Amino acid sequence: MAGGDHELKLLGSTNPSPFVTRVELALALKGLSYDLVAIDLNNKSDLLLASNPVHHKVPVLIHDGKPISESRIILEYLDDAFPSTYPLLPSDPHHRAVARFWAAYIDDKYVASWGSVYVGKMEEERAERMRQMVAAVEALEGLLKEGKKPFFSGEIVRLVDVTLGALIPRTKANEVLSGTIVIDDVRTPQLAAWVERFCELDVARKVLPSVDEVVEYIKMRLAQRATAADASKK
Ligand SMILES: N[C@@H](CCC(=O)N[C@@H](CS)C(=O)NCC(=O)O)C(=O)O
Repeated sequence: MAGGDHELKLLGSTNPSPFVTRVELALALKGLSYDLVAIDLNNKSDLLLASNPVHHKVPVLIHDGKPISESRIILEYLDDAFPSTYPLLPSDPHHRAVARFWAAYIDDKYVASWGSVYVGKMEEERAERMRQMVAAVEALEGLLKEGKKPFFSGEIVRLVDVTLGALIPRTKANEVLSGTIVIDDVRTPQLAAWVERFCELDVARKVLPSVDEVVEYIKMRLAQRATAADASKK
């Protein structure tokens, strides 16, 4: 593996985290070796608090003692810091800008619609979140259709694929828990085929958690929240 002269430490989580998965996918694609430090997010370590003092969230990549937070920023950092490894961003400035736009779209529109699609809150709010999720998925379907390529930026996986690919297990878990399929062969055939293609990649097989694991984790979190809510009423 590359990166031998550098020390890379990835602060991850004891539970599946799609944001940590993004960085693991990128490191695997780039062939960079690293130490994974699995943090219990219910009992955050001093290392995490000191490394990400603003958000206290994982992932944090620590490169030769210097921390970098936020998954999409870490992906771009890896391209900058290890320019001779597998590139996530294309070289053309316009293509780079377009890739960054869609990577941000995935977080701003798709991930943002996840909260409360299957729990709590009002029925109307859940329905609205689901509408937002379907709209985001349809926009991504349109992008693939327009590109007419196996992956978002062409023949091989790059920034947008890694950004979205890491979300596949959580997407499927959301479908299981909400009872609503958002990516299917009929409504979003390009995206459904992209999901299959992405999951067949060696790096995806190596890094993506199973859907069952994610479903169990979400159920556990929901149960913890329900217990906390009950306790606060007493
Ligand atoms: N925008 C951040 C999101 C990171 C994030 O939400 N991480 C979660 C784990 S999936 C976390 O650390 N949660 C702990 C907390 O919110 O206290 C990124 O892309 O890295």
